[in-house]
Amino acid sequence: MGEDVTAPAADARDPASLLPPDEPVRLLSPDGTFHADAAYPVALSDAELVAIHRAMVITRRVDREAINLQRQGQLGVYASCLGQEAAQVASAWALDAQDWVFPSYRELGAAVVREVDPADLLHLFRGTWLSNHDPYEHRFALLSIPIGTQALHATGFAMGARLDANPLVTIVYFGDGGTSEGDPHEAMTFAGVLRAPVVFFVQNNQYAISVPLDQQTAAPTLAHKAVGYGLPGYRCDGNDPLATFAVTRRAVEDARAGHGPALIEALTYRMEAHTTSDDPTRYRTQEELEAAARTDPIARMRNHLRQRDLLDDATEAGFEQEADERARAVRDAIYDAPHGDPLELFDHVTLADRADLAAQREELRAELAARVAGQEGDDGPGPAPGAGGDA
Ligand SMILES: Cc1ncc(C[n+]2csc(CCOP(=O)(O)OP(=O)(O)O)c2C)c(N)n1
Ligand SMILES: [Mg+2]
Repeated sequence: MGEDVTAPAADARDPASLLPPDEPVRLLSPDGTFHADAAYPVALSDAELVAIHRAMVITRRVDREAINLQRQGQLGVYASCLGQEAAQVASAWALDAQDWVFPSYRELGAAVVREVDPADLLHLFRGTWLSNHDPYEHRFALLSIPIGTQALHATGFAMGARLDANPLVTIVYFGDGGTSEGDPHEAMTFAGVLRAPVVFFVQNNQYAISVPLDQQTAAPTLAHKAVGYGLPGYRCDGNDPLATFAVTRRAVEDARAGHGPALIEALTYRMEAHTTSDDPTRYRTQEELEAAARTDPIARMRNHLRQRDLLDDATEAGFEQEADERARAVRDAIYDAPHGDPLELFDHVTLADRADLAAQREELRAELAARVAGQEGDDGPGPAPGAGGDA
């Protein structure tokens, strides 16, 4: 009460203060060597550094399992985060427990940090349910398939928290392609004017399905777009977990202190297909993929921890074993998971009953009943779960 939450940030009109640095922030070179930057301190204990590595290893293994499950017909589609583990894990690590995550469909790494059971999320890709996790328990919203809509949710949620004098911050994940969409544009416009405590975290993985970055935008960098909204723009090497953590932490702390939102562009690379429905050999070369593999975030963190004697063979083997167990648990939970009642589709659309929806519901009910009648006596397998298709 009393504070004018509609006042723009005092320094928001000075474009120079909002411009991203010429070079993306990088603290770890690909061989794992650390280069300190006083502007981006890495406030992490040794134990936390190792825990970030562990979360990345688990993410990668579970991600692989999800692809396997899709190949076996257990998921309709899946969007892999291979190669983006540092961008996701280290940015989510920069949040406090009270903060909220608003993910797109590719944020398994952030979910692992938030201790969301990956199997719960995979129900979306199986088509059994939106997700089985409790967003309030994990402070992790439902995955968003429509590009960028979650930016509005994160901004509105942050504004609401601010009006409640609740010091939480929200982070919203979207992609390079998402920066061309209307919803993030509207979200960043409002967030800038209203100083909502939200961090817009763009994973620039170089592609929006098959569209490469140079066809996505003519902006010098995605971080430069921040200036147009009156937000500070940051750029970091998104395959460097320490840089990603430090940059995100700074933006989160600024937002919590009332200095308003920020836009972070994390430079990374999508090592897998866009989704399991996509064939990336049609638009990118093997050479490009091999070059990107040399910047692998997990190898970089492993090198760093090894250099500092924070990771030995036994610990590493333990993480691999734990990751295998997590993958097995995901498989056990998803494999042949029963499908819900398709008519449930209509249950949460509107608060009040509507005649048109009731008619559609009845049409679907009759269609399903006719199909069951037609299949009576048929011993063959039922239809594959999910209709396939794209995110
Ligand atoms: C509103 C909307 N338009 C189009 C699509 C189809 N679509 C799915 S993913 C995608 C590209 C997204 O690229 P990017 O934002 O870079 O995220 P990434 O998939 O690389 O993580 C598109 C256009 C969609 N899901 N939602
Ligand atoms: Mg992309």
